[in-house]
Amino acid sequence: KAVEDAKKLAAYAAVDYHVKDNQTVGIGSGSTIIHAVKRLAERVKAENLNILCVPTSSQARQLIHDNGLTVVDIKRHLEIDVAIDGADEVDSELNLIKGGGGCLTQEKIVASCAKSFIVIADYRKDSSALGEQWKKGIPVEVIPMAYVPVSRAIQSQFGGSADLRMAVSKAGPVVTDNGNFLLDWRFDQEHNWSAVNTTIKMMPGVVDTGLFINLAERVYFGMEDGTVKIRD
Ligand code: DER
Repeated sequence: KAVEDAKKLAAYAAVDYHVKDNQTVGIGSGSTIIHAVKRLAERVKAENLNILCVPTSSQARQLIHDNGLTVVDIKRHLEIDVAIDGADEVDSELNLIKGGGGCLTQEKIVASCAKSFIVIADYRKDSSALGEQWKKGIPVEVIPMAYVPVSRAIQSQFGGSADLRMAVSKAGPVVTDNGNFLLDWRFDQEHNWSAVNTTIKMMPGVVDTGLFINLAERVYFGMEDGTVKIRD
């Protein structure tokens, strides 16, 4: 309950502060964004706003549609005014781990096309270093054929263990919206995350990583005491 309320607090603050009339808004994936889309739909109706929404996953597309908002394709709407998304963890430099929901690749594309990228999260994500609270590792999207070589390359270069993400309600590995597999790299020491991101991204077979470096402009944390903490 406290966590859900905190997600809602962050989502409402971000939508109320950043969304204006006649904007194209990038919509992230996960559970916190659900509160943001509901608030956005409320405002569109109440203020008769003209808003176009760019999804970052099948989940986001469904969420936009089910809330009566307009889904548009990034091919036609490259000028994204603001992208709003969740995060699995945020460090003191606003580096993010994302991809807990497996949608990191399209999320990063939309975030990178947006004039401003705003993150919404509950207090559990508010860390000073990555790995402090989030223990499920850094997701890496790989083409299916390459998951073993990439896993071995990450482990030999950076240690830890990079394991194929298996589906729960379907036999076999999780398959992303892009038809790829996911590795979850459970690292066991601090790293220079920008350098790690670049190195992993260059490994043959890697599509993208769940490290969002120098992308987030501002993070809204919903706190347990009912306040909203903003980090820029
Ligand atoms: O998978 C993702 O990238 C999600 O955005 C994740 O980072 C946040 O999901 P949550 O809002 O359900 O915690």
